[in-house]
Amino acid sequence: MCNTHDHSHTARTVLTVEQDILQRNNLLAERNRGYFEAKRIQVINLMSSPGSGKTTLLEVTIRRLQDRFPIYVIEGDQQTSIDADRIALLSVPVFQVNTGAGCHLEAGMVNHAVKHLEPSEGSLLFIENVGNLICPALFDLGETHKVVIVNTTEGEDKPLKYPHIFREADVCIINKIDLLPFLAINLQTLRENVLRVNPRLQIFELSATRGDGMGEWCNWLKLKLRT
Ligand SMILES: Nc1nc2c(ncn2[C@@H]2O[C@H](COP(=O)(O)OP(=O)(O)OP(=O)(O)O)[C@@H](O)[C@H]2O)c(=O)[nH]1
Ligand SMILES: [Mg+2]
Repeated sequence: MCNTHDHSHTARTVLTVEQDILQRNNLLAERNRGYFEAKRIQVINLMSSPGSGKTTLLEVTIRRLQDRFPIYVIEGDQQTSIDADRIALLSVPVFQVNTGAGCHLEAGMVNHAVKHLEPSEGSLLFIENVGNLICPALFDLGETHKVVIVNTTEGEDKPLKYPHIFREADVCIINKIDLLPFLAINLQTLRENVLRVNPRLQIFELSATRGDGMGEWCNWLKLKLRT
């Protein structure tokens, strides 16, 4: 038998718990933001579905910029230190956060990682979020920029189906453009869908593996570090 009173009570409890979690997260995110601003640290939160190329993009970006700026990385994954090990090979300080069953990073985890990394004044701090187009959008980390990556193999419709993360981001990277000759995807439609969801998004089209578009992306980062 369905008891409507119990149901509404449960729904209210779930809603309250969710609000508490988000509120606590937002407070910690503001604390992170204040710290990053005081130390002029540019913090780039990379978000995408699994396998879109976050770590590959990081590796290539680090190789291009590490002689010019101090770079630090926080790696978020449910399990393993595979991505952190890849970054460590480049001799960049990296801290792996394993979220277990969690599907996103939270401001408190970033706070903890930053205490270990101690990023220097004027540095660039990359956060690779857990591969997922849904949950990372809900959690402010105190970052300077949210970058959403969508790759050409994912289809033109992803911005329309997962709009929240595209609305929260200020940069969108369309990765794996080297694969375009082998795919049925229409790049122009993907671009239009990205901008339909968020007309303010700055779009970079690139291939992290072949290097197309990497110059524009790295110039944007350099500009951010100078301002
Ligand atoms: N063809 C092509 N492959 C790419 C490109 N960028 C990344 N890849 C490949 O895509 C696969 C996944 O790349 P990763 O960088 O590990 O992706 P990720 O987003 O970090 O994955 P998770 O951390 O598991 O979410 C690897 O086999 C990469 O070599 C690209 O621009 N073109
Ligand atoms: Mg990765």
